[in-house]
Amino acid sequence: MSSVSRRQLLKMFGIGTAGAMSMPLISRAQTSGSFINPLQIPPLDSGSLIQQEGGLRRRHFDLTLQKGQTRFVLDTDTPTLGINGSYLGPTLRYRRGDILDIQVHNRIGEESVLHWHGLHVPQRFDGGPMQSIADGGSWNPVFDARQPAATLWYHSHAMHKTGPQVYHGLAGMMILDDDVSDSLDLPSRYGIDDIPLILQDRRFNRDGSFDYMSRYGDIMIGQHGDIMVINGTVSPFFEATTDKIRLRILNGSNARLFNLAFNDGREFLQIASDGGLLDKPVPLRRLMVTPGERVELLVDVSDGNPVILRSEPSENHFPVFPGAFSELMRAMHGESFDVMEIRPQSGLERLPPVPGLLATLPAVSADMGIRTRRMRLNMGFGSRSGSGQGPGRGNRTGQGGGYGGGHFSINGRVMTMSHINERVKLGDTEIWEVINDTPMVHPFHIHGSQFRVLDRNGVPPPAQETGYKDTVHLHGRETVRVLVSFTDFADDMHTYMYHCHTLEHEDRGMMGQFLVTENG
Ligand SMILES: [Cu+2]
Repeated sequence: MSSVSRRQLLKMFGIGTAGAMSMPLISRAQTSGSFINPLQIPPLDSGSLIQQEGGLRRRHFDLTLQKGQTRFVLDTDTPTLGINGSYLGPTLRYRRGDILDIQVHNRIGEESVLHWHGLHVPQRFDGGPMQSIADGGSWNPVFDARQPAATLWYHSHAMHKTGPQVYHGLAGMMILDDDVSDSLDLPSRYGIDDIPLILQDRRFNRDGSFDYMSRYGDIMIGQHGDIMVINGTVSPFFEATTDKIRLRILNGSNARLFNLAFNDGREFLQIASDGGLLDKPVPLRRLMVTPGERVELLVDVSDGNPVILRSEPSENHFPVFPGAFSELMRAMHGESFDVMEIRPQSGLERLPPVPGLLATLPAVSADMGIRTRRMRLNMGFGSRSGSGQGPGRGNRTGQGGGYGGGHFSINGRVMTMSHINERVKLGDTEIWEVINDTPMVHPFHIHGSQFRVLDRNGVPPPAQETGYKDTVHLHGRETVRVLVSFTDFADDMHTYMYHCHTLEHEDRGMMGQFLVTENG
């Protein structure tokens, strides 16, 4: 793990060596223009492949959740969590049709579990909180890959502990290939022209440890950091050797949204969303990616000029009202900061032109939904926003009153393991109408299926939201309708989750669970 020295860090942030080591705002931290660490690429793990009769391929993966020490920014080590390593995990690569046989061992000293985010898998192998693995225990999900090529990911989904466990490193990327993705001339050499980017923001204590949940705003707006960490690398640069590169971007932050753009305003192409390839490349200059979402971008660097990927201020959807919540949220939307620098090398290899057509996506319309299920996202207000069953009905949790002072829910209910929120009939296609009853952004994630966005506030989605999605963001007071089908897997006992992917909201109850059964 490469790192910058304490002296370099202080210089980067313009902080004198005297006095307290207080960390600056991300906007200050990242405008210094110093990109000093080569981008780390997570190790690729394609499992051990066993060819079986009938051409079946079985891939065995061995994943150990473990404690570690990771050197990010100081001459001190940060206590972290990782999968087969000290921080984050390997990129798991496999093909459609493969049978995945994954041994997950938990050695982190508390319960945990891995959720396969975006994967269409049976409930009991989904890795929700129900599949909790005790410390020292193991879990062996086995499922087949029956969905299109996509950039997916895996992360801790431990009940009430997803936020801290992911923050400390329990996450990794997955790359699923298929015949369609193989047939297209897209950059696909891992780490060379096909680059995984796990974007995370972190805040550090003076002793080098991660600072988690130490401030008032951390619960209500979710844990934000002031230092960007990309694949575990602070201030990274990437040396491009090809005239275009594919970026597989995962927003692996707990709560921070990114409004991605290049510093020279250059156009880029989005070729995939959460669940796979779009029907054709979408030219963009800016793209919002909220926690849990993935996008694949193609960037042309044939001009040979270094270019900086950054996050720009986003359109300020947040209302002005008195108090810290509004000020914090509005300030957050106004931040801009650098993510990494791409440095084209001399003698760039020329890659084939970008295909004009990518995947065939079935047309969708609201007529295809046999019913509408409403999901209202709520945050508690005032001193009675406690841990009860609805706004105003609980007591204070001790986490403070006021806006979002400790109560997060969906349809007025805080998630509990013992309550099944929804029951769905196998094979049904439904409209889920997600209504954001709060003033702040929430990324809404449904387990087990990929969905399609029908409309946002009654308006058909922009091109970049027309593909397969498993996580969709809602700005304050927005309503998004998605069309979701529940195919293949029925189970009377085991549920799938749906929740806000701001992990501090999820951990505090903005989550529910649903059964998919033969009879609904
Ligand atoms: Cu949320």
